[in-house]
Amino acid sequence: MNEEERTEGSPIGRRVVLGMLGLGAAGVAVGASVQDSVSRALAPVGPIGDVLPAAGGFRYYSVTGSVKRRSPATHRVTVGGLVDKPQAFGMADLARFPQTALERDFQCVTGWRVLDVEWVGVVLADLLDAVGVSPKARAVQFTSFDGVYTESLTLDQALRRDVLIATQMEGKPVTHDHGGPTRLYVAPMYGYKSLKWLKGIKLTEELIPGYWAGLGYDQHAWVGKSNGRTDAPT
Ligand SMILES: Nc1nc2c(c(=O)[nH]1)N[C@H]1C(S)=C(S)[C@@H](COP(=O)(O)O)O[C@H]1N2
Ligand SMILES: [Mo]
Repeated sequence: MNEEERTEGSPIGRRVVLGMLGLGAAGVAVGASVQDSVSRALAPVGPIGDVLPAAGGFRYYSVTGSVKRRSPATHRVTVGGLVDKPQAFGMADLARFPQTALERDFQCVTGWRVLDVEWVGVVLADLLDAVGVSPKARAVQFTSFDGVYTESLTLDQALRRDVLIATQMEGKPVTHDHGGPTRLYVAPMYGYKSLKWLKGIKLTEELIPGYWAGLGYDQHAWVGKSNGRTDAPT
C-alpha cells in the first residue's frame, strides 16, 4: 500500500472523487465521541467523513445523527423472511454459537483504512443454518436500529465464512459508536457493507439494494474491485 493510503489526512482528492460521483448532497451526520468539535462543524459527504482525521483511524458514521443505545441485556437480532424457524437472538444466544475471529484491514470506500482490526462474532452462515433457509431465498437484507440504514447481500455472499455478526472489536464488546451490541462485518467488502446497530436479518427472494447502493455506490462492494477503485490491500 502506498504512503497516501496510509496517511490519515490526505482527503482533498477524495472529496473531489465523491463530487464526481454526484454524491455531494448526501449528508452524513458526524459526531459522537470519536471526533472533536472542530470536526463536527465540518459536515462530510457520502459514506464518508474522509475530510477529517479521527482518533484511532476510524471515523464515526451515522446517516441519522444520534442513535438510541440498546442494552446488551435486552437487545435481540431477529431473523425472518424466507426461513423455516423465524427467531430472535439475544447476546447469550449468540454466545452459544462457535465464535470466529478475523483480523483484517478495515477499508472505507473514500480511502481511509485502519490496519489489522480484530473482529469476533458468529459467522452469519451458522446463524442462517440454525433458522433453516428456504430454497426460495436468494438474498439477505439487514436492518439497523438507527431506523434508516439498510444493507443486503446475495445469499452466496452471505454464506461466506468471512461475514460475521460481530459482537467484539479489538478484544472488547463492539461499542455503541461502532454499531454495538451487534454489527454486521463483511470482511471482503468496503466499510459501508458493515451495517452498524444490526437489528434485523431477512431472507428474501430478490436482492433489495442497500442504502448506499440506492445512492450510486456498488451493491457488490469488493475491496479493490468496485466503485472504480483499485486499492485492494497488498
Ligand atoms: N447504520 C449504519 N451503518 C454504517 C454506516 C452508517 O452510516 N450507518 N456507515 C458505514 C460506513 S460508510 C463505514 S466506512 C463504516 C464506518 O464504521 P465506524 O462508524 O465504526 O467507523 O460503517 C458503515 N456502517
Ligand atoms: Mo465508508
